Amino acid sequence: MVKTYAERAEIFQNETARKLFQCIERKKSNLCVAVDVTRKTELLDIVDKVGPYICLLKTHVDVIEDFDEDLIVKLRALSESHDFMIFEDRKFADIGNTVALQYSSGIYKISSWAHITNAHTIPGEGIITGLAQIGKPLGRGLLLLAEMSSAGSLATGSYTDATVAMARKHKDFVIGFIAGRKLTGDDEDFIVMSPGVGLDVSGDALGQRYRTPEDVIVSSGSDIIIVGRGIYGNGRDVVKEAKRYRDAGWEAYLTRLGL
Ligand code: 5FU
Repeated sequence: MVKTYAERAEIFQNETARKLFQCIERKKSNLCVAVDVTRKTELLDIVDKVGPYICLLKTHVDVIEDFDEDLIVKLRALSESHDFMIFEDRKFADIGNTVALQYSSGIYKISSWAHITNAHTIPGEGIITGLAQIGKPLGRGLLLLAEMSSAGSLATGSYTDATVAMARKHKDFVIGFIAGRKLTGDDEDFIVMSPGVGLDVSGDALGQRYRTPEDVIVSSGSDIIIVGRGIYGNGRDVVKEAKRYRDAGWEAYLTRLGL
């Protein structure tokens, strides 16, 4: 039988994973919004509008042109007031020693504010142990990129399988995957977050491919939909679209539960 988010919240060893599932259940939202804009004020404005409807905000902090410490202070305040968590989509991809520095240091100090980040597995297991050195003492969670939504992605087949095997060895820190579908059985618990979700178009000009929330959650067993331009792109009504995707994601979840 398919477990509810609330039931699954109890299973995780990792504190961030537990809190995320509790937040999803509390807000009845499995929507993560990806806000890829380049100005601080625009980012904060969108986040303030979508905040009530999301469980998770996904950032690419390195695209912000006027980044400063104040942005992090304000994002953290919005995460508290609107009750959502923050996922920096950094896609680390280097040796353990380097990623530990990239995660903790530099301009962005990602580990100090992002509850969740992610990593490619191409360098091997050292990338997980390197990031864990920094993230575990802070109670952070890591997602592994097991698949990608873009056309022609090489993250398939045995690469995806090896990524799942790596995750199983680090369940206290690795909380799940970026993937288009559920990758493990119901007896073990990993969160699957799926990017490339849209209701109106099937792709963009640069290889992105979109699927509907229903396809991703009901047919493929994913847990969280990640939606970007479908919500904030092209002069859209951000609040209206956030509600629309939140509702579509939640209905798909109820369908999956058989309710
Ligand atoms: F890992 C991935 C992936 O496989 N596909 C993605 O699209 C990450 N993404 C991110 O999700 C990407 O970097 C964007 O930040 C976001 C999708 O944005 P969109 O505007 O909904 O296409």
